[in-house]
Amino acid sequence: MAQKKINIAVAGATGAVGNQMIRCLEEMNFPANSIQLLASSRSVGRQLRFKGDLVDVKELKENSFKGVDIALFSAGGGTSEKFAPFAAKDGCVVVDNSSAWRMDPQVPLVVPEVNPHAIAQHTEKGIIANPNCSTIQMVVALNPIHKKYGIKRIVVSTYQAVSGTGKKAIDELFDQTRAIINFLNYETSVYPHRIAFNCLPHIDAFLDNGYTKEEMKMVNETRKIMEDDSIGITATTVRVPVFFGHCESVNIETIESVSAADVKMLLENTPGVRVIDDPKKNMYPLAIDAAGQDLTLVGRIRNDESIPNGINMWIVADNIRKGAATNTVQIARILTDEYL
Ligand code: NAP
Ligand code: 3JN
Repeated sequence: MAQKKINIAVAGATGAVGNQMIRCLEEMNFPANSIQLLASSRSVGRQLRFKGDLVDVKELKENSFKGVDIALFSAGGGTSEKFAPFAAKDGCVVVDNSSAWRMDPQVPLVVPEVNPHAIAQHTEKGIIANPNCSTIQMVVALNPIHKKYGIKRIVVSTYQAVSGTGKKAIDELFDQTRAIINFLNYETSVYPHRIAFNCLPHIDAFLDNGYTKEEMKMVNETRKIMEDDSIGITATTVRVPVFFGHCESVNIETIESVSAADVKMLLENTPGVRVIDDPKKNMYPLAIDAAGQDLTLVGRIRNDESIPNGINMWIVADNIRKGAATNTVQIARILTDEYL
């Protein structure tokens, strides 16, 4: 059968995630018939490269989606909230990277390694949500353990790269680092405190319960994707002076008895996961190893000796690729191959 050809749009094409989406469409040889690159009015006049051709960036408008089959959105929650319904009305399926639609019961929240079947629900609103980057890498590693042994509780602390905040934050870490090592004054504008040579236990806005929105995204999204509201989850999310690659220290308590060796063997046979775990040779996942590739790296797998069924591990992935762009393009590919 001839390969379907898809008219695709990228909304937020000039951003850190949008740019990586374009690269992923190229790398994954996505069957694109045409591509629309959309951003704010500020970017009109710019051109971006797709498969060797220069493509004009156009302003995102309500009528941008006529004749478009799939639109990949990464232009912020407010933009998705406003424009995704216009796209859906024109028969285009939106795969949205923002938090705007993630917890909507009529919108599937998808990690292809975990719940690809949920994509079928796209017909309800014409929107599929891509989870938060910190959630994605955690569920890729934890879902097989949950399926086999049952997870009762998750305690996670994250170490998140500045690229998660976008292109201005990447520039801020670079500029502050250069200023400080040259004994110059530096500016702080993206984060409330200096990020260079520092760690900030604060990602997204604080809520009344004392947690941040990022922390509660991890709690709520994990339960939705793993289809189990009974899992106890608590998160602390921390911004660290790393450019690319989110790291997570994860402690789980299982229902069935499990050992570190069992978990290691299971994860060694899990698609999308690479186990790097040889501490005697100083081998464990690093942000710099995760950056630029699509696997979720897991190491430091060990028994939690403080409880009967506890396991500790360290989970690392490229937040802009598997945490955002790659996951979105993988969803778009399944949508194309199985539903359109
Ligand atoms: P970024 O580098 O700041 O880029 C923002 C993009 O959105 C730019 O292309 C910008 O266009 C566009 N944009 C902003 N306001 C717009 C408007 N009113 N109309 C049309 N386009 C508009 O940010 P980023 O890191 O790529 O992140 C973008 C969004 O993706 C985030 O807000 C978030 O919702 C989502 N995201 C998700 C994850 C995840 O965990 N899955 C991770 C990171 C980001 P201009 O260049 O013209 O301003
Ligand atoms: O900070 C990170 O590392 C991930 C950031 C994600 C993000 C940034 C701005 C707005 C999101 C998200 O995906 O949850 C949003 C948002 O859409 O709420």
